[in-house]
Amino acid sequence: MQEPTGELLRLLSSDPPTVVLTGAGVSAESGLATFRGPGGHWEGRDPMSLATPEAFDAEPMTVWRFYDWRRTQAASAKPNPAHTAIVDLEKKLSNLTVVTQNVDGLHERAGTAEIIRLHGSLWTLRCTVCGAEREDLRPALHPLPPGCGCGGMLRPGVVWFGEQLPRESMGKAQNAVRNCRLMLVVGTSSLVYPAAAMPQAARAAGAFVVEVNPERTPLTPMVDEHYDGPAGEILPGFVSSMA
Ligand code: BJW
Ligand code: ZN
Repeated sequence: MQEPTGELLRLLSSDPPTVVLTGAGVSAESGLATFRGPGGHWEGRDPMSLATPEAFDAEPMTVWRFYDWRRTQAASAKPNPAHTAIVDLEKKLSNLTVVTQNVDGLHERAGTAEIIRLHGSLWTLRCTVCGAEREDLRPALHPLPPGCGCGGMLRPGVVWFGEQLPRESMGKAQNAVRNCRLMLVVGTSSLVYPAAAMPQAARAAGAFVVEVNPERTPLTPMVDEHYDGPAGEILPGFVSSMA
């Protein structure tokens, strides 16, 4: 466990408006593969080639089988100490907003009270014809592809490349980003926009930006502090420093 030092330690004790922006690395210690790390491929396919509307149009069954696998993996995974530490931070700070790119639902299962989901959820299905949305928590869906009452095909309620992010989530996230004094950027490669632009926007608005990642990313040179290690080891140290 690495305790924070210097400015971060001082800031945490001053109860700053805080945004925690998370990516797939937060769930890595729960056994879920990241997108761009080892183990991310499914049946030899790069997940990035499947997370597009074009792939779904061309091969809906293949894309659905991929998401069925993702749902099954996520359902059997458990929140890890990184998710729990974020819940603890939410309890200790009076104004903390969790903004996630993750679709696995592990923040929610850990107990995060309020979450802004930028890229949707594995557990929401949306009709490609009438647009109706519904929650479905079954890990494996039968039959595939699932159908809507209107006769249309359902699709995963996630945001694919080239698609707009949910307007309400974006609005809430941008508001929190503009108004925070501390941003923790945890477990994201900072390659996918518009999420990747949020830390820079926060910093431009005067926030102290901290990155937690065992690897360097394009964001690393721009942050105030980089904590080099797994989120499940670093974040509990942030919590314990506030005891
Ligand atoms: C650990 C760890 C441990 C490991 N502890 N860390 C501006 C410039 C250029 C391009 C664009 C732009 N604006 C928009 C675009 C286009 C595009 C984009 O960003 N392209 C880039 C790739 C260049 N963006 C979009 O299309 C977005 N839509 C949009 O902007 O609409 C308007 C528009 C459209 C078209 C043109 C212009 C504007 C939509 C993006 C949707 C992303 N969707 C996905 C799939 C979601 C569904 C699913 O899950 O299947 O979201 S892609 C995938 O990437 C997923 C993730 O949420 C997202 C980010 O990945 P993440 O979380 O960062 O994971 P990894 O694997 O990349 O990184 C993991 C990190 O964890 C690594 O750094 C590890 O080191 C670290 N780690 N273990 C801490 N234990
Ligand atoms: Zn329908």
